[in-house]
Amino acid sequence: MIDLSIDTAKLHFWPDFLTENQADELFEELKTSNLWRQDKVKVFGKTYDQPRLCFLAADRKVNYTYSGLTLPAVDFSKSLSLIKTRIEQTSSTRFNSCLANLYRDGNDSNGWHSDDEKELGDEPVIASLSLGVTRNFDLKHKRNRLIKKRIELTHGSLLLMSGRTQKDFKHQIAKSKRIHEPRINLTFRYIFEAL
Ligand SMILES: O=C(O)CCC(=O)C(=O)O
Repeated sequence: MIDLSIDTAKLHFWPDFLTENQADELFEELKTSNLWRQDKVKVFGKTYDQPRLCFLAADRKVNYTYSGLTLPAVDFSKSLSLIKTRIEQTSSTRFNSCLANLYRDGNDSNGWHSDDEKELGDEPVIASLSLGVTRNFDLKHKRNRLIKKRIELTHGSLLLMSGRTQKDFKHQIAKSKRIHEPRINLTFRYIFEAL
């Protein structure tokens, strides 16, 4: 495990959380699943397609609302449930949901935001597993533009965000013209409203 913490953002990184084979297998299974949906996002009252596909898996039928839109949840598959258990053991944290993102190529992205919805609690622990092509994960402090960090999220790696990461920082996956392959990201969260 590598401690990548910066300022008040607690960041722990496992570059080889999954073996190459485990990561390949999970990536193929998820990529070819029929769960992916093109969701919309509301910005200043106008609705747009999100620049990526996603789905939400949860322990129970919870709904997760963000950017003014609600994602219905599907049950955890066997493989996602196994991965969740492994991540829970590594992080000593319980998770009851997983937001999956599919970035089809470098045109897909995830704009600057914090995972600070109230149902995630005050200082959420979020575990982020990456599969597929390496993408840059950028973090910037909300008030001090000199405090920033870039982490390369590689195939099979796990990033754990905790402490004040969501309170004091924003993160993004920027578009990149050089990237032509897909990437899948699984972010495991605990949604309090679910119980
Ligand atoms: O794709 C990633 O690594 C980040 C995903 C993310 O920021 C999110 O789902 O909130």
